[in-house]
Amino acid sequence: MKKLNLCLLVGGLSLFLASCASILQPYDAKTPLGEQINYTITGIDAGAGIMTGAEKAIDLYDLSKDNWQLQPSSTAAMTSTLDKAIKDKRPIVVTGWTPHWMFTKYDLKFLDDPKGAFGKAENIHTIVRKDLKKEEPTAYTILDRFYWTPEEMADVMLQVNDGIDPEVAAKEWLKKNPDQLNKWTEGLEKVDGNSIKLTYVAWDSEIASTNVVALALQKMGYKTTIQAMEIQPMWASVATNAADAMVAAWLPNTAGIFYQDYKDDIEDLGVNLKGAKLGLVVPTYMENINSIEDLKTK
Ligand code: PBE
Repeated sequence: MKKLNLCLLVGGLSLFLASCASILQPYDAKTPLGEQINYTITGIDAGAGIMTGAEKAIDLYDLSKDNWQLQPSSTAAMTSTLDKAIKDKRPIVVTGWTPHWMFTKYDLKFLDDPKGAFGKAENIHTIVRKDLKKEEPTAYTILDRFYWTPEEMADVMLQVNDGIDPEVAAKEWLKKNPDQLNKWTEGLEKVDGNSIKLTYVAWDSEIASTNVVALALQKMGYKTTIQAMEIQPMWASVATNAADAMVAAWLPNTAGIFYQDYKDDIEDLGVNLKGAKLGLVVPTYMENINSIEDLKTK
């Protein structure tokens, strides 16, 4: 009797140690992935559209039967967990997207999403309040013309990630890209200190775009303020005329629900960045994990 108890204790302890240790081991292609990471996808803030996509993926790919779960955190916590995992070549699955500096800094890949949990093509749109065209035609035209590439946005994002103040990074980018600034402002009449307020969510991508647009407006004589907020209030601020514009609308999927709610009270000026993408992302050293389907224990 005594012996049996001791065995159970030792057995239990070693199992506990083994499961603890496995979380800190490098990626092992021969062991089911779920077992290695406690069936956990590392997410970001609960309100983000990408979290809805990830929940949809768990559902569509039947991952809940293995008890896969989405761990909410924040973008900063997610990227720091990712950074640590990559340093030790450990397995990890995160909610990831481009444009983002994580794809420049690390070797990452999107998992194929044949069932379209994250939708198909995604772009970023500029949204303005309804009377802006009539009341501030110069600002309206700059916002309407504002368009850049994921690479251009990444230039600014990387600087900010390196610790440079976003406004300084935006200023330097505009200095290095006078053609873009010229395209957005050419032929327009300058104003004399009129105010424009832009709202945004403090995602790295939108910190970059909002600062660049604010400076472009300043070049044409505007006094600009930018204000960071949560996603729903950002949409509401433009719909209720509390803000003039935002350049942070990921559509048609990520912010689709907000677009539906507010479409009658805003003006959509269309795409300012083409070719955004969201999904589940892993480091490339996880060679045999290439599709969301591969998360399933076979
Ligand atoms: N993001 C960045 C946002 C859109 C831009 C992917 C964190 C989201 O998921 O709502």
